[in-house]
Amino acid sequence: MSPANQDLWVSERFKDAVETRWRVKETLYHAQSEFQTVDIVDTEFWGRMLLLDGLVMTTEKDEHTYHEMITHTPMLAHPNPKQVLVIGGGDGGTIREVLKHPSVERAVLCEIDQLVIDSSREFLPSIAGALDDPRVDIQVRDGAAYIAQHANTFDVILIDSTDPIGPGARLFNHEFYTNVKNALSEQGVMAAQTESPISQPSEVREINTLLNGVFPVVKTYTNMIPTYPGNQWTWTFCSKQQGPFDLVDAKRVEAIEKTCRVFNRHVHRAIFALPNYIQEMIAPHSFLYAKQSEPLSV
Ligand code: SPD
Repeated sequence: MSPANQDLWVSERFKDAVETRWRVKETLYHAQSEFQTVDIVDTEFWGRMLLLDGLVMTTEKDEHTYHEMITHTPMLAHPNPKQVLVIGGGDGGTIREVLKHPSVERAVLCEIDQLVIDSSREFLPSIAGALDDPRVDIQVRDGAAYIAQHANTFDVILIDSTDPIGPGARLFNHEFYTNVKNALSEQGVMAAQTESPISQPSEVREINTLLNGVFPVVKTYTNMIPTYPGNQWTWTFCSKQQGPFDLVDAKRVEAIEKTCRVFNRHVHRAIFALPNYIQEMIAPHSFLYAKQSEPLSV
């Protein structure tokens, strides 16, 4: 992040090739935690913005897309999600969306960095406010260690991580996702943020290969996050048995869409319609077969 106080701009540099800048009205918070730098700035266009190690995590204006996408598809794929785990996500936005589902009895937030939780509570109340709900159990711990100790516990697990660098790197490997699978109940499902097909195509491909090596069902979906590098983002749904729509209850979808800014029954389906270049990126062998064999329906 550039020194926002001096020139009133904050920027994120990507691969030393692209730099995106946003005008800052005010720097609200800056700290160095044990794990990363934590900044919250008030920007002219996107409202308040949380950055970790200089990378944009969320903004008041576009956070809804990210948090609704990572949450509602997996939550609706489970017939009765009661026990939910969010790994990362210390800003609280994913927990806020999880708690919209009335079946939830306990939502565990496992975030490694107390400062992310504290600063979000203070400066991002519209995102972090749900952390005070009595159903929320906050564990300030390493998510990789936590998941290894909780076999067969959760109906839904959401991996709301940073990028696969810094503290988030330990959440992108075979052992971690094997432990996630083991931590799921029988009909359990999980979703993870899985990077940008525009700016990080090799990461998208590698994570997809990793997930396919662990879960029987792996489905990638996309939407736009304008403040992330590449703008187009992916999340990946995984389960041991059901697909994202196999057990969906239309009444639950109807109730959830009323509470959302982005998610609705049509978006729910449309996000799984992958452009050819993403299909090719994540399934180069099946892509050609699918193109030739699936009937056209318009
Ligand atoms: N490049 C940014 C990826 C950040 C993903 N996590 C965002 C956390 C929002 N709750």
